Amino acid sequence: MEKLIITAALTGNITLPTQTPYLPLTPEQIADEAVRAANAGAASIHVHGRDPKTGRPTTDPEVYREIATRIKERTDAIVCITTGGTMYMTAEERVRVVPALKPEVATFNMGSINFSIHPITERYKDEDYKYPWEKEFAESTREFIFRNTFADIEHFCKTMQENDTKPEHEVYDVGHLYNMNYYVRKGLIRLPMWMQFVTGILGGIGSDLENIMFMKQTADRLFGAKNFQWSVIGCGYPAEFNVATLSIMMGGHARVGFEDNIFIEKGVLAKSNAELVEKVVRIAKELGRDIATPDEARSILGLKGKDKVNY
Ligand code: KMH
Ligand code: ZN
Repeated sequence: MEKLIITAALTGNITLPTQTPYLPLTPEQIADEAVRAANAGAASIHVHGRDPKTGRPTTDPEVYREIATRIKERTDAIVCITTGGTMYMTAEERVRVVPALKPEVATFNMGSINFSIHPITERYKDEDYKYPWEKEFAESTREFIFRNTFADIEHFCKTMQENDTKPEHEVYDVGHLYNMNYYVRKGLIRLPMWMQFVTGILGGIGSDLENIMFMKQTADRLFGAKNFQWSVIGCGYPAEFNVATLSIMMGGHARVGFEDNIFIEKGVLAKSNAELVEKVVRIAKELGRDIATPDEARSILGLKGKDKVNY
């Protein structure tokens, strides 16, 4: 088995500041969390930007530039920039960060799904929210279709290839593997691939362990096991650690972080993303799996290197 690549997804675009006081919001806080997570064993940092004043998700490339620059100055970790965007953006707007920063890795979402966090609003009273935008933001996802049409996918393929950015293919359901297969056959998606099975989003596949096994078997059948590296994102607690443990045993990689889960134990908030990384490191050590450094992860994934980015 390859060494384990741990990704830390520090803040995301679906976790509300009201849910945890430890969510990093400003570029400085996000970079501080990146350093902690990297020191704990994360080889890759998945970056979303937030408006520093309101904590609301943003895709302003300049916010991303500041975050990525601060992380680059202080760690060797790979920076994987989101192209998931926010619900008000077109595919063109979401991917504009790739030509702007030319990152080593960027996310590439492999199909359209309903994507909702509206059940969060059942947990809070109006006066509980930390910021005025949060309730309406969560509530509006009842109507949200996370749009990744075939035309969008073709635009993402082209943009990532032009900028030598490795796609991190996010797979929210088995059908997304067949979307990928279509573009592998057409030569628009190149092998070897880097993919993540995302479970537990309301609108996508659930976190049952059988689903991970089925997605891995399907990917093996379509692409051949040697033609991809894979990781898992289990949304919520304990899904994050359950699917990570299975992946560690099966030779896959793992992502943790406040974007996906805010708990270190049942009902106990993690105080830093680093605590979540440390827990996965402990599980991996118990199971005899070594942890990849950033440079080892670069070599496993075939990345262009930290010196070839535009920030
Ligand atoms: N929020 C995660 C479920 C992206 O940023 O493009 C998936 C994600 C996708 O991280
Ligand atoms: Zn993300």
